[in-house]
Amino acid sequence: MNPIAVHERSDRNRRGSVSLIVLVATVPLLLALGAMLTLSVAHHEQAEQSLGQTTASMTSFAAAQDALSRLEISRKFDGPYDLAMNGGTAHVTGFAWLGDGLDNDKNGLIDDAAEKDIYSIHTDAWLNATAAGKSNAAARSYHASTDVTAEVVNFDFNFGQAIYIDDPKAKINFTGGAFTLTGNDENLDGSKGPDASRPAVGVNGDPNGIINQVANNQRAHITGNLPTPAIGQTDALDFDKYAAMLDPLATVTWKGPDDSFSGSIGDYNNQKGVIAHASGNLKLHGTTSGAGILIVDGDLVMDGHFQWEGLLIVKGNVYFKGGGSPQELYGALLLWGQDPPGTPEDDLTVNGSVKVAYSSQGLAIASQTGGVRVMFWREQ
Ligand SMILES: [Ca+2]
Ligand SMILES: [Ca+2]
Ligand SMILES: [Ca+2]
Repeated sequence: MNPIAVHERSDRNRRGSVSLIVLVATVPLLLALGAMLTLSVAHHEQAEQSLGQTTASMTSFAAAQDALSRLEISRKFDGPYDLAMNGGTAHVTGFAWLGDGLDNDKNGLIDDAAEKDIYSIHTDAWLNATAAGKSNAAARSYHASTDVTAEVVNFDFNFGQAIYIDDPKAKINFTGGAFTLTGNDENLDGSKGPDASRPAVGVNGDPNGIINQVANNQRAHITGNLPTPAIGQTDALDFDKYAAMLDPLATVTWKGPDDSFSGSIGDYNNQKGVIAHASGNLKLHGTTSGAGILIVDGDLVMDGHFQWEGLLIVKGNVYFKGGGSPQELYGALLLWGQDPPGTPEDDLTVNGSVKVAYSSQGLAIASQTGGVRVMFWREQ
């Protein structure tokens, strides 16, 4: 045997075994590739399903948000209605707990006071189906729903007077005779309001200390359900109670010890109020109009043209200093007249063309500034 031939055969054999090894190694690779391809298709389908489900869920979520926004604006549920948003379609239904003949909060009482202003909202959202849930055979459809329970927060603002003065020993400072303070309910357009007449000023204690500070020729400018000046005794109100309730809901805030502002607070023309809170003293100057509730922890100075519909709540002193510019408050003013120790100042200054009128319409704007409180939220 030719030793070289042996060598060659042996070499060929080695090459054969190398090929076999390559082939053996390739088969699992091909199998793996096939498995990966199958996995990839399955994964793609899974991703598509996940995307479809996410789209339906997002539509359902957005529709519930939309329903809450509408509830906040109209103060009641005015559906059912359909929506197309976030790539899907949604059907929104809802009802008021009060008046549905059911004990919704299961407290043993049907349609009781605890159910007042509470609404249940349900959204059914679809991808590849109509808002009514009618699907198309050519495309897989996806569904999600959201259930929300929400309370329309309505404050009960009904006061015994147009201006509450907490301290019967308060010093007041009324200048001239261009002002009107009245406890007669006036609408925002100046017409007569529906509520009963009340004192212009209510004092937490004997009112004579305040009455004695009003000059004879000013008395006729302070009207209500009492002989002029219509200043009477009233029950105590608690500043801290209002602060605790309202400050956390404020959407307009001033944080400094002495802030000033000119412009719009809330939407005066459209009678849409906000809650505004100043942590220190606040000076409103120039032309300022506002709607809703303004709560001031220090003094409030109104210097310039001022119009407000709603409620002013002031822990410190209040200065109406319009000069020649008209200043109008339709609603109510509550003031505590508190001063830093050692620096007493007059609790209420009225100087210029000032009108403060009790207004149930103005207070209705203030009572609707609380928005909507979500009590329950579930997505499926
Ligand atoms: Ca009940
Ligand atoms: Ca009910
Ligand atoms: Ca004071």
